[in-house]
Amino acid sequence: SKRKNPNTENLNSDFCDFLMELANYEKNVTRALHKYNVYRKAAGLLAKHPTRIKSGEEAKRLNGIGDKIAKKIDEFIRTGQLEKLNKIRADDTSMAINELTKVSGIGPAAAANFAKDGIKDIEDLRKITDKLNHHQKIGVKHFEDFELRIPREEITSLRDVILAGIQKVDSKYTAKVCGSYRRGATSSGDIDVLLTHPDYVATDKKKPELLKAVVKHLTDKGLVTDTISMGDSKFMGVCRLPEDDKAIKRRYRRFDLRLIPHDQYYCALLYFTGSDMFNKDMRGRALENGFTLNEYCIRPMGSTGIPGESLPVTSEEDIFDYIGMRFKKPSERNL
Ligand code: DCP
Ligand code: MG
Ligand code: MN
Repeated sequence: SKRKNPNTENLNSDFCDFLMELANYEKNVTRALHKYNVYRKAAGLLAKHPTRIKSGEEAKRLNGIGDKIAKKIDEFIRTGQLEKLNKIRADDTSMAINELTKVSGIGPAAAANFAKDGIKDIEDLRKITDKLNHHQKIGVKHFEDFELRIPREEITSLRDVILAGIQKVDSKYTAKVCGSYRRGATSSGDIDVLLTHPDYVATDKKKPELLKAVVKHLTDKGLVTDTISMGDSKFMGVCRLPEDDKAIKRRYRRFDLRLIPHDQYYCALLYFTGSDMFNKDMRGRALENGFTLNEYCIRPMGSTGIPGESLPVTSEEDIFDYIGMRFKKPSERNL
Protein backbone atom coordinates (compact mmCIF):
# COMPACT_ATOMS: atom_id res chain seq x y z
CA SER A 1 0.00 0.00 0.00
CA LYS A 2 1.00 3.59 -0.43
CA ARG A 3 0.08 4.59 3.09
CA LYS A 4 2.94 5.98 5.07
CA ASN A 5 4.18 3.77 7.84
CA PRO A 6 4.47 6.06 10.87
CA ASN A 7 7.21 3.82 12.23
CA THR A 8 9.52 4.05 9.22
CA GLU A 9 12.84 5.61 9.94
CA ASN A 10 13.26 9.36 9.76
CA LEU A 11 15.77 9.92 6.96
CA ASN A 12 16.18 13.57 7.93
CA SER A 13 16.71 13.17 11.65
CA ASP A 14 19.95 15.20 11.74
CA PHE A 15 18.10 18.19 10.24
CA CYS A 16 15.25 17.66 12.70
CA ASP A 17 17.70 17.62 15.61
CA PHE A 18 19.23 20.99 14.75
CA LEU A 19 15.83 22.51 13.99
CA MET A 20 14.50 21.36 17.39
CA GLU A 21 17.59 22.73 19.13
CA LEU A 22 16.90 26.08 17.46
CA ALA A 23 13.20 25.80 18.32
CA ASN A 24 13.94 25.29 22.01
CA TYR A 25 16.37 28.20 21.97
CA GLU A 26 13.66 30.49 20.57
CA LYS A 27 11.09 29.24 23.07
CA ASN A 28 13.22 29.33 26.21
CA VAL A 29 15.88 31.96 25.63
CA THR A 30 14.62 34.59 23.17
CA ARG A 31 10.96 33.80 23.89
CA ALA A 32 10.11 34.22 20.21
CA LEU A 33 7.20 31.80 20.15
CA HIS A 34 6.50 32.40 16.49
CA LYS A 35 10.02 31.30 15.55
CA TYR A 36 9.69 28.34 17.91
CA ASN A 37 6.61 27.21 15.99
CA VAL A 38 8.22 27.79 12.59
CA TYR A 39 11.23 25.59 13.48
CA ARG A 40 9.01 22.95 15.07
CA LYS A 41 6.76 22.81 12.03
CA ALA A 42 9.76 22.45 9.72
CA ALA A 43 11.19 19.64 11.87
CA GLY A 44 7.83 17.86 11.79
CA LEU A 45 7.63 18.14 7.99
CA LEU A 46 11.15 16.79 7.49
CA ALA A 47 10.58 13.96 9.99
CA LYS A 48 7.60 12.75 7.96
CA HIS A 49 9.32 13.20 4.58
CA PRO A 50 9.80 9.77 2.98
CA THR A 51 13.14 10.56 1.31
CA ARG A 52 16.41 12.16 2.34
CA ILE A 53 16.38 15.91 1.59
CA LYS A 54 19.39 16.80 -0.55
CA SER A 55 19.28 20.61 -0.60
CA GLY A 56 17.62 23.66 0.89
CA GLU A 57 15.98 24.17 -2.49
CA GLU A 58 14.32 20.76 -2.26
CA ALA A 59 13.21 21.42 1.34
CA LYS A 60 11.64 24.72 0.29
CA ARG A 61 9.20 22.85 -1.90
CA LEU A 62 7.55 21.60 1.31
CA ASN A 63 4.81 23.94 2.45
CA GLY A 64 6.13 25.42 5.71
CA ILE A 65 9.85 25.69 4.92
CA GLY A 66 11.05 29.09 3.77
CA ASP A 67 14.27 30.79 2.72
CA LYS A 68 15.91 31.03 6.12
CA ILE A 69 15.51 27.37 7.01
CA ALA A 70 16.53 26.34 3.47
CA LYS A 71 19.79 28.28 3.93
CA LYS A 72 20.44 26.51 7.23
CA ILE A 73 19.87 23.14 5.61
CA ASP A 74 22.41 24.05 2.90
CA GLU A 75 24.92 25.21 5.52
CA PHE A 76 24.44 22.01 7.48
CA ILE A 77 24.86 19.84 4.36
CA ARG A 78 27.99 21.80 3.38
CA THR A 79 29.73 22.02 6.77
CA GLY A 80 28.05 19.47 9.05
CA GLN A 81 27.26 22.23 11.56
CA LEU A 82 25.52 25.58 12.03
CA GLU A 83 27.28 28.81 12.95
CA LYS A 84 24.16 30.00 14.82
CA LEU A 85 24.04 26.88 16.98
CA ASN A 86 27.77 27.02 17.70
CA LYS A 87 27.28 30.53 19.06
CA ILE A 88 24.29 29.53 21.16
CA ARG A 89 26.16 26.56 22.61
CA ALA A 90 29.11 28.78 23.48
CA ASP A 91 26.91 31.19 25.43
CA ASP A 92 26.77 30.23 29.12
CA THR A 93 23.63 32.22 29.89
CA SER A 94 21.69 30.67 27.00
CA MET A 95 22.79 27.21 28.04
CA ALA A 96 21.88 27.83 31.68
CA ILE A 97 18.40 29.11 30.73
CA ASN A 98 17.85 26.11 28.50
CA GLU A 99 18.92 23.72 31.27
CA LEU A 100 16.80 25.40 33.97
CA THR A 101 13.61 25.36 31.86
CA LYS A 102 13.76 21.55 31.98
CA VAL A 103 12.50 21.81 35.56
CA SER A 104 8.71 21.64 35.96
CA GLY A 105 7.62 25.04 37.27
CA ILE A 106 10.53 26.97 35.76
CA GLY A 107 9.51 28.83 32.62
CA PRO A 108 11.70 31.05 30.45
CA ALA A 109 11.30 34.13 32.67
CA ALA A 110 12.14 32.36 35.94
CA ALA A 111 15.04 30.58 34.22
CA ALA A 112 16.45 33.92 33.03
CA ASN A 113 16.23 35.27 36.59
CA PHE A 114 18.03 32.30 38.10
CA ALA A 115 20.68 32.41 35.34
CA LYS A 116 21.26 36.08 36.11
CA ASP A 117 22.12 35.02 39.69
CA GLY A 118 24.67 32.54 38.39
CA ILE A 119 22.48 29.45 38.80
CA LYS A 120 23.14 27.16 35.87
CA ASP A 121 21.74 23.69 36.52
CA ILE A 122 19.70 21.36 38.72
CA GLU A 123 22.64 20.92 41.08
CA ASP A 124 22.73 24.68 41.73
CA LEU A 125 18.94 24.74 42.23
CA ARG A 126 19.21 22.05 44.90
CA LYS A 127 21.40 24.43 46.93
CA ILE A 128 18.77 27.20 46.94
CA THR A 129 15.49 25.32 47.46
CA ASP A 130 14.35 28.06 49.86
CA LYS A 131 14.21 30.42 46.85
CA LEU A 132 11.91 28.10 44.90
CA ASN A 133 8.12 28.26 44.83
CA HIS A 134 5.97 25.21 45.62
CA HIS A 135 5.77 23.99 42.02
CA GLN A 136 9.51 24.44 41.46
CA LYS A 137 10.33 22.55 44.67
CA ILE A 138 8.34 19.58 43.36
CA GLY A 139 10.00 19.94 39.94
CA VAL A 140 13.43 19.81 41.57
CA LYS A 141 12.48 16.97 43.93
CA HIS A 142 11.34 14.76 41.04
CA PHE A 143 13.65 16.17 38.35
CA GLU A 144 15.18 12.83 37.32
CA ASP A 145 11.83 11.02 37.08
CA PHE A 146 10.13 13.93 35.27
CA GLU A 147 12.86 13.91 32.62
CA LEU A 148 11.88 10.36 31.66
CA ARG A 149 9.16 9.54 29.17
CA ILE A 150 6.27 7.46 30.51
CA PRO A 151 5.90 4.14 28.66
CA ARG A 152 2.41 3.54 27.29
CA GLU A 153 1.96 0.33 29.35
CA GLU A 154 2.58 2.28 32.54
CA ILE A 155 -0.03 4.90 31.61
CA THR A 156 -2.46 2.07 30.93
CA SER A 157 -1.83 0.69 34.44
CA LEU A 158 -2.15 4.15 35.99
CA ARG A 159 -5.34 4.70 33.98
CA ASP A 160 -6.89 1.51 35.38
CA VAL A 161 -6.22 2.66 38.95
CA ILE A 162 -7.41 6.24 38.25
CA LEU A 163 -10.63 5.22 36.49
CA ALA A 164 -11.49 2.60 39.13
CA GLY A 165 -10.95 5.21 41.86
CA ILE A 166 -13.15 7.74 40.08
CA GLN A 167 -15.96 5.17 39.68
CA LYS A 168 -15.71 4.42 43.38
CA VAL A 169 -16.27 8.08 44.29
CA ASP A 170 -19.34 8.32 42.03
CA SER A 171 -20.28 5.95 39.22
CA LYS A 172 -21.81 8.85 37.25
CA TYR A 173 -18.39 10.34 36.41
CA THR A 174 -16.88 9.79 32.97
CA ALA A 175 -13.12 10.11 32.64
CA LYS A 176 -10.64 9.66 29.83
CA VAL A 177 -6.89 9.81 29.37
CA CYS A 178 -6.21 12.32 26.56
CA GLY A 179 -2.98 13.93 25.34
CA SER A 180 -0.41 11.93 23.43
CA TYR A 181 -1.62 8.68 25.05
CA ARG A 182 -5.00 8.96 23.32
CA ARG A 183 -3.18 9.62 20.04
CA GLY A 184 -1.55 6.22 20.45
CA ALA A 185 1.94 7.40 21.46
CA THR A 186 4.25 4.64 22.69
CA SER A 187 5.43 7.03 25.43
CA SER A 188 4.21 10.34 26.85
CA GLY A 189 5.56 13.31 28.76
CA ASP A 190 2.75 13.37 31.32
CA ILE A 191 -0.74 12.01 32.01
CA ASP A 192 -3.70 14.17 30.99
CA VAL A 193 -7.10 13.11 32.29
CA LEU A 194 -10.48 14.72 31.60
CA LEU A 195 -13.28 14.27 34.08
CA THR A 196 -16.96 15.12 33.60
CA HIS A 197 -20.17 14.59 35.51
CA PRO A 198 -23.79 14.86 34.27
CA ASP A 199 -24.75 17.08 37.24
CA TYR A 200 -22.36 19.81 36.12
CA VAL A 201 -23.00 21.96 33.02
CA ALA A 202 -21.42 25.20 31.87
CA THR A 203 -24.25 27.45 33.08
CA ASP A 204 -23.99 26.04 36.65
CA LYS A 205 -21.98 27.66 39.37
CA LYS A 206 -18.56 25.94 39.49
CA LYS A 207 -18.50 22.66 41.36
CA PRO A 208 -14.94 22.28 42.65
CA GLU A 209 -16.09 19.57 45.07
CA LEU A 210 -16.56 17.24 42.08
CA LEU A 211 -12.83 17.57 41.38
CA LYS A 212 -11.67 17.65 44.99
CA ALA A 213 -13.51 14.45 45.94
CA VAL A 214 -11.67 12.57 43.19
CA VAL A 215 -8.25 14.00 44.07
CA LYS A 216 -8.81 13.22 47.76
CA HIS A 217 -9.71 9.63 46.96
CA LEU A 218 -6.71 9.17 44.64
CA THR A 219 -4.43 10.70 47.30
CA ASP A 220 -5.84 8.39 50.00
CA LYS A 221 -5.26 5.45 47.64
CA GLY A 222 -1.59 6.45 47.34
CA LEU A 223 -1.79 7.25 43.62
CA VAL A 224 -1.54 11.02 43.93
CA THR A 225 1.67 11.88 45.82
CA ASP A 226 1.95 15.67 45.44
CA THR A 227 -0.36 18.56 44.58
CA ILE A 228 1.27 21.27 42.50
CA SER A 229 -1.93 23.29 42.26
CA MET A 230 -5.61 22.72 42.88
CA GLY A 231 -8.13 24.99 41.23
CA ASP A 232 -11.91 24.80 40.82
CA SER A 233 -11.59 22.80 37.63
CA LYS A 234 -7.92 21.94 37.26
CA PHE A 235 -5.64 19.80 39.37
CA MET A 236 -1.92 19.66 38.59
CA GLY A 237 0.11 17.17 40.50
CA VAL A 238 2.19 14.05 40.71
CA CYS A 239 1.17 10.40 40.73
CA ARG A 240 2.72 6.98 40.79
CA LEU A 241 1.51 3.40 40.79
CA PRO A 242 0.38 2.61 44.35
CA GLU A 243 1.92 -0.87 44.20
CA ASP A 244 4.46 -2.70 42.13
CA ASP A 245 2.73 -3.64 38.94
CA LYS A 246 4.17 -6.61 37.08
CA ALA A 247 7.51 -5.49 35.66
CA ILE A 248 6.88 -1.74 35.93
CA LYS A 249 9.23 0.21 38.17
CA ARG A 250 7.30 2.81 40.15
CA ARG A 251 8.25 6.35 39.24
CA TYR A 252 6.84 9.80 39.94
CA ARG A 253 4.87 11.14 36.97
CA ARG A 254 3.28 14.48 36.14
CA PHE A 255 -0.51 14.15 36.29
CA ASP A 256 -3.09 16.73 35.16
CA LEU A 257 -6.79 16.26 35.89
CA ARG A 258 -9.45 18.63 34.56
CA LEU A 259 -13.13 18.80 35.44
CA ILE A 260 -15.16 19.72 32.36
CA PRO A 261 -18.83 20.80 32.28
CA HIS A 262 -20.87 18.03 30.70
CA ASP A 263 -21.96 20.13 27.70
CA GLN A 264 -18.38 21.18 26.92
CA TYR A 265 -16.90 17.72 27.18
CA TYR A 266 -16.32 16.97 23.48
CA CYS A 267 -14.69 20.30 22.67
CA ALA A 268 -12.42 19.73 25.67
CA LEU A 269 -11.76 16.13 24.60
CA LEU A 270 -10.77 17.32 21.12
CA TYR A 271 -8.55 20.08 22.51
CA PHE A 272 -6.78 18.00 25.16
CA THR A 273 -6.17 15.15 22.74
CA GLY A 274 -4.12 17.51 20.55
CA SER A 275 -1.58 17.56 19.24
CA ASP A 276 -1.09 21.28 19.85
CA MET A 277 -0.07 21.67 16.19
CA PHE A 278 -3.17 19.75 15.10
CA ASN A 279 -5.29 22.07 17.26
CA LYS A 280 -3.74 25.14 15.64
CA ASP A 281 -4.43 23.69 12.23
CA MET A 282 -8.02 22.77 13.05
CA ARG A 283 -8.75 26.17 14.63
CA GLY A 284 -7.49 27.76 11.40
CA ARG A 285 -9.71 25.50 9.29
CA ALA A 286 -12.67 26.31 11.52
CA LEU A 287 -12.10 30.05 11.00
CA GLU A 288 -11.82 29.61 7.22
CA ASN A 289 -15.22 27.96 7.34
CA GLY A 290 -16.86 30.58 9.52
CA PHE A 291 -16.52 29.02 12.97
CA THR A 292 -14.54 29.80 16.06
CA LEU A 293 -13.33 26.77 17.96
CA ASN A 294 -11.71 26.55 21.39
CA GLU A 295 -11.41 24.10 24.28
CA TYR A 296 -14.92 25.03 25.47
CA CYS A 297 -17.15 25.30 22.44
CA ILE A 298 -17.65 25.86 18.73
CA ARG A 299 -19.54 28.97 17.61
CA PRO A 300 -20.54 30.32 14.20
CA MET A 301 -18.87 33.60 13.22
CA GLY A 302 -21.44 36.17 12.23
CA SER A 303 -20.73 38.55 9.33
CA THR A 304 -19.92 41.16 12.01
CA GLY A 305 -17.09 39.00 13.31
CA ILE A 306 -18.90 38.45 16.58
CA PRO A 307 -19.31 34.78 17.54
CA GLY A 308 -22.86 33.49 17.92
CA GLU A 309 -24.22 31.00 20.45
CA SER A 310 -22.36 27.74 21.15
CA LEU A 311 -23.49 24.95 18.87
CA PRO A 312 -24.73 21.67 20.36
CA VAL A 313 -22.01 19.02 20.34
CA THR A 314 -22.54 15.39 21.33
CA SER A 315 -19.41 13.83 19.87
CA GLU A 316 -16.03 14.78 18.40
CA GLU A 317 -17.48 13.89 14.99
CA ASP A 318 -20.03 16.72 15.37
CA ILE A 319 -17.20 19.26 15.55
CA PHE A 320 -15.51 17.96 12.39
CA ASP A 321 -18.93 17.95 10.67
CA TYR A 322 -19.67 21.59 11.51
CA ILE A 323 -16.43 22.78 9.91
CA GLY A 324 -16.66 20.41 6.96
CA MET A 325 -13.58 18.38 7.82
CA ARG A 326 -13.30 14.63 7.42
CA PHE A 327 -13.22 13.03 10.87
CA LYS A 328 -9.72 12.26 12.05
CA LYS A 329 -9.13 9.50 14.58
CA PRO A 330 -6.86 10.49 17.47
CA SER A 331 -4.02 8.49 15.89
CA GLU A 332 -4.32 10.75 12.82
CA ARG A 333 -3.83 13.91 14.88
CA ASN A 334 -0.07 13.60 15.39
CA LEU A 335 0.81 16.74 13.42
N1 DCP B 1 -2.48 21.83 24.16
C1 DCP B 1 -2.59 22.79 23.16
N2 DCP B 1 -1.77 23.88 23.15
C2 DCP B 1 -0.83 24.03 24.10
C3 DCP B 1 -0.69 23.07 25.12
C4 DCP B 1 -1.54 21.97 25.12
O1 DCP B 1 -3.44 22.65 22.28
N3 DCP B 1 -0.02 25.09 24.08
C5 DCP B 1 -3.37 20.65 24.14
C6 DCP B 1 -2.91 19.68 23.07
C7 DCP B 1 -2.12 18.67 23.84
C8 DCP B 1 -2.88 18.61 25.15
O2 DCP B 1 -3.31 19.96 25.37
O3 DCP B 1 -2.09 17.42 23.17
C9 DCP B 1 -2.07 18.10 26.30
O4 DCP B 1 -0.90 18.89 26.46
P1 DCP B 1 0.51 18.22 26.74
O5 DCP B 1 1.48 19.33 26.91
O6 DCP B 1 0.41 17.24 27.85
O7 DCP B 1 0.88 17.51 25.34
P2 DCP B 1 0.76 16.01 24.84
O8 DCP B 1 0.00 15.16 25.79
O9 DCP B 1 0.26 16.08 23.45
O10 DCP B 1 2.27 15.51 24.76
P3 DCP B 1 3.19 14.92 25.94
O11 DCP B 1 3.38 13.47 25.64
O12 DCP B 1 4.46 15.68 25.80
O13 DCP B 1 2.51 15.17 27.24
MG1 MG C 1 0.52 15.09 27.80
MN1 MN D 1 -0.34 17.70 30.18
